[in-house]
Amino acid sequence: MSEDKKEKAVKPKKVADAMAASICPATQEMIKRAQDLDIETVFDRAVTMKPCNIGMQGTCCKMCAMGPCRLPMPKAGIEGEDTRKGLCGATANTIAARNFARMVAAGVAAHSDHGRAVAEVFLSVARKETDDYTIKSPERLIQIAPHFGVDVTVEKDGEEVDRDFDEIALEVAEKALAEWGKPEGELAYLKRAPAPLYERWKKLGELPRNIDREIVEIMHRTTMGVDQDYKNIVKQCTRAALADGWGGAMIATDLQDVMFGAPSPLQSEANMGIMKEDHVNIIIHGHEPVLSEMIVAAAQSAEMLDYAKKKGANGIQLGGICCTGNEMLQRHGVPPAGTFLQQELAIVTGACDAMVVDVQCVFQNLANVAKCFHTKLITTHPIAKMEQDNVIHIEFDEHHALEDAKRIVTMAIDNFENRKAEVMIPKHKSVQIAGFGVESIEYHLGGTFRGSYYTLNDNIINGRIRGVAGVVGCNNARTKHNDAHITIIKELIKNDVLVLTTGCSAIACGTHGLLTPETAQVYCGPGLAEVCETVGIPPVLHLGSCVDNSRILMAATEVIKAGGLGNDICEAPLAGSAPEWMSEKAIAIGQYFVASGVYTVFGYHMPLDGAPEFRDYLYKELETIYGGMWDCEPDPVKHAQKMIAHIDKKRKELGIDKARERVLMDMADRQALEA
Ligand code: XCC
Repeated sequence: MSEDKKEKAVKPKKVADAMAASICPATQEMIKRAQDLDIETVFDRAVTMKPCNIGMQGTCCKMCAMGPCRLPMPKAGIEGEDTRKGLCGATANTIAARNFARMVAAGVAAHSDHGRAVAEVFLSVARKETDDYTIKSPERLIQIAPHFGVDVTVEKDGEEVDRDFDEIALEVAEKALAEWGKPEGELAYLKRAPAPLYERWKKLGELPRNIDREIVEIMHRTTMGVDQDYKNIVKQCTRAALADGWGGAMIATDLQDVMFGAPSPLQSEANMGIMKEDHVNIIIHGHEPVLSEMIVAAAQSAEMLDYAKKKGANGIQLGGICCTGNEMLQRHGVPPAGTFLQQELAIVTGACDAMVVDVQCVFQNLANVAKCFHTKLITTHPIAKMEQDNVIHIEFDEHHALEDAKRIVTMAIDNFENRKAEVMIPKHKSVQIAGFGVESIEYHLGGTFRGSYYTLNDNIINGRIRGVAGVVGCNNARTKHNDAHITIIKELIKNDVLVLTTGCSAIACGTHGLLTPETAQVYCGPGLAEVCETVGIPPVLHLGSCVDNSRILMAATEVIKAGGLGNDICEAPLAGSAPEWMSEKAIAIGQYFVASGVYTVFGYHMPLDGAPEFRDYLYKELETIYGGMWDCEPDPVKHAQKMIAHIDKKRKELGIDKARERVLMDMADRQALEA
């Protein structure tokens, strides 16, 4: 071997700098631990693998086998006519728009297929084919039935009386499930939107017909040689995205509330420190509460607790990752162990006796990490398996769900004694209040006396609350874990913007202590602090999982209904943000927020720069169509300030702009706040 080659052979592996990778101390500790044990995680891969430059620009076309055709922007930019084209002649605009549309389709498919699974379980409940699931919130069922055109009363002897409850449940279940494939008409929930918004979609010809059809149509229109007008492609993006936000995802939220109970605020904790050394630790990761509800029930049963004690454990500790974490949190107070980027690290603690996954946001590398410990990695969904042979598949079926869940919990308990001396659970965790819903915001800010969003609107009009922001979405290993979420949210609440949060952003907020009423005194501007202190709510409200972004749409609708802030969502001082997005689902969510009239800023790079004309269409022109538009701003402070500027613009248009000066925070100000 030459000297040169010898040198190469001993070159140390390039790994992530833990401090630069995350602002969360528990995460930093576990990244270092993984590196000490020579276990590779997503953080390390993010430093060794660069993203593809042309894909980043959105201009790689692999729609047919004449390609992939690659249309990067020339270094010097384009002067004059843009002559770049693929073999078929597709322009950069067409290619970027088709790629964007396929992300929307995939995102809508994921949320909506989740919704379909929930609707199918609900149909089994309504048909009384399962004892494991029941109806925990009859009120929610009665509330949503009319939106599906289902009567809740009947006439008997000239008198209006309550209709048989079982009949209502069955009809709602059938109508809900039909939303995925009904042959004609439009989605039932669209009319829940403010009337001018519904009319706008109608006029534009963008009312979704059924959920599956809009996804299929995107796939058709973006296949080789079909839709080659980027504006026309975006129209279909809207139609499909609305079928998510005001369709599949909203139905998922509602039927989950019906079966598992509508959330109301409760106290819990967040971060990996929730795991317990002397307990059987079961981490549930994924999205569908159909699975996690049963695991919670099994883990809390006397039978399983006794069995755990018999096996030498002091109890069973459940923890969630990703949106399953939010689902179990908002209904049962089960603490989330982490966000998307912490999934491998929960195993690196050495204390995870079983990680149970269903669908979405699950790293295949979990199998490789689990191999280094005693952890059983269990897949449960027929559409989501892993090729590695240490992965166990236990298929979950709603007809014997509790039995399946007990089998899984038993496996975790049996595995407790196989732990090695390698347990190292980070101490860090924070207290949080989570599980707000549309009704609890109404209750806390309106009171049972008013029973509306009147008080919230009143405080927005008088300027105590400057506006409302939805901050949602993922982590992305290309950015510092949780940094953008937390910086943006602190900047917003400092400027009196009330924040509604879901998804991994909500878990990040819990982890970093922003979900407590006490946060108000530390981080909020004086107006928002006053309101939060008076009614005892945190300035950042946890509204659930990503399908629960539908709760943000409904909260925005309630704001409009309560009056005084315009007639349409686009007129109110609202803004949206996904600081660290990575999933195609985030693009679907962004598109339905934009099409519902919300100015929506993404923090991580959008794959649009190779097609500036198409990018400008999304970032500028859409506002003239929907009143909402896309934007992208990686700098978190500027990102928040852009949202605040938009909120201020809306306040001015409404004539309620007399209120306050904007506070521009520099680093010293923020450090003073931290202290
Ligand atoms: Fe996945 Fe829903 Fe994103 Fe988190 S926020 S990384 S999509 S879990 Ni939904």
